[in-house]
Amino acid sequence: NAMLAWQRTAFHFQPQKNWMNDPNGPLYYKGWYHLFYQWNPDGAVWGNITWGHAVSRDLLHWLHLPLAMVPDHWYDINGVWTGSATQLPDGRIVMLYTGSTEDGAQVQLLAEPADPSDPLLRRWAKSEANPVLVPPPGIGLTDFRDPTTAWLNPADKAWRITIGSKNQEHAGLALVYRTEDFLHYDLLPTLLHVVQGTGMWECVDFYPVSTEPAAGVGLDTSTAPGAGVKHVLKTSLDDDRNDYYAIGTYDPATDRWAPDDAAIDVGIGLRYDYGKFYASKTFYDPVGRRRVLWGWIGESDSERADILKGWASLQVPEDGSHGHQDGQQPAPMAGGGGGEPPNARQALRRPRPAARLRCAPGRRQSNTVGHRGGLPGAGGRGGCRGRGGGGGSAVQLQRERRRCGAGLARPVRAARAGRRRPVGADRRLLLPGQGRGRQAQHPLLPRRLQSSKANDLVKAVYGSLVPVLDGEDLSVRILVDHSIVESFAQGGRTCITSRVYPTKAIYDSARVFLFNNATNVNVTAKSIKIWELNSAYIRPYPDSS
Ligand code: DQQ
Repeated sequence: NAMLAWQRTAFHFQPQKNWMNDPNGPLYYKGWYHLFYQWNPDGAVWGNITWGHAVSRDLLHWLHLPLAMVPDHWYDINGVWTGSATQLPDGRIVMLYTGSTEDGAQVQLLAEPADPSDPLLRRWAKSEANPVLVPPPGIGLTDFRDPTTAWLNPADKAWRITIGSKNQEHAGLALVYRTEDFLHYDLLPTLLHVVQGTGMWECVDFYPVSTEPAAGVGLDTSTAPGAGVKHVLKTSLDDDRNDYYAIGTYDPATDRWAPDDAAIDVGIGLRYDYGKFYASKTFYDPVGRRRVLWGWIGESDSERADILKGWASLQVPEDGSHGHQDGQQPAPMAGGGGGEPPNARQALRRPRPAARLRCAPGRRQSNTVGHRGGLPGAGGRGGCRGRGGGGGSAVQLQRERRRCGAGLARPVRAARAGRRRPVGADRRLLLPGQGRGRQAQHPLLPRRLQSSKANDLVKAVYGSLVPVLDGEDLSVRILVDHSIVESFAQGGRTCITSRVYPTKAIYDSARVFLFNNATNVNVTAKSIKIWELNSAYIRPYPDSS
């Protein structure tokens, strides 16, 4: 029906149909960005997992390709699970991934492009040596999955990979293996890291970030630690289905990593996103000299609705390069002294360059939203219909922090019902400005309680704090694309992704509004801009049958 059809997004990556989960093996090769992903060819729920595959020139427009890998050996017959790509200095690509065996055990597998001269890397050859790794003693047969991209250890010039697991005391941990040829591996006696009480670590990611304020670039995975380089460790916690990260120091001599601030260690501290976002994975983009972060955005409607609409899940790429915030005073490393609070966060995620989809100059009517008043913005329906149905909207709001009174500004997407208060309104974003001192903590709270008239949805309230450092303006950017709303505060220092399934605020009824629910003051922003966005081209493979 029309309501379910409207929920398909216009500029997020989606397969043509069926279930998708984790992003797999992202890489750049011969002019193309490759995305592989967990995909069920048989339905809109998890199962029969294969590797879907698509390519793009710009991470915005996509061409679907034939499946890259399917379960066809004893070692992956229960699923071709998550993995990562490594590009070797000689240009070779090795893909390491997890297979669920005929007995349901988890093993690590190696595949390489069958025809490296094909820029589209359409055919993959599984290694004769598979499985290249089986669960080591002390590790559960079903607690051993999702190998990372390999990095070169500068001390002995051999490769390292890490694989997430847990121990019998329910501590999450990351095993480290050393290899020279990707066929033979030695388990190192020490763990990369372990955190009590965090349970199974899925989809571990480990990569360097620059701490140089002016660098503005991401780092290749094998960049050696040293001055100006820190390492991020990320785990996806199976227990609570969120992606946690911490910034710390990697010691190549011991192959251990330690967080800069143990109070905000992996799994107990910061998250990439405080809404719906899981199983993410980064890769180094040598063209953009940036680190790109892919994340799986699941549904929060019912399984029944997914089956009815025939698909489930989106992927979103972000720029995840920055260990500090671009163009602004560098937030010191956590715990790094300088008098800053220990949890001064780094902006690791930044909104995608949706700018290329803008189809009209940013519009704004007024910067002041009166007490209990609203400021109607542009349509969220996508005014540019050149590509068969509009895209979404982007909203950017900037306020000088000093002027943050007790006001609330709430951009929401709502039905055009001719009423002052929206009916069937979507998510809200609350920005109470009550900060004082060097680092104000601004709550970021998109609310879904009123996001839909439907009752078989998860409508939990998401929320987090936005640290705003002295001298910074408060800025929020919101991307709306049909059933997804992404909020980025302070250039990505705090992010919240949420899914919405309105029953009324769809098609021409979708709008963006800013609301001021302050007790008694006007809210004046330095600037409020609203763009309508076009759709991306996401095309089928020409002879897919
Ligand atoms: N999804 C994959 C696993 C991974 C999990 C299976 C995370 O490899 O641990 O589809 O969502």
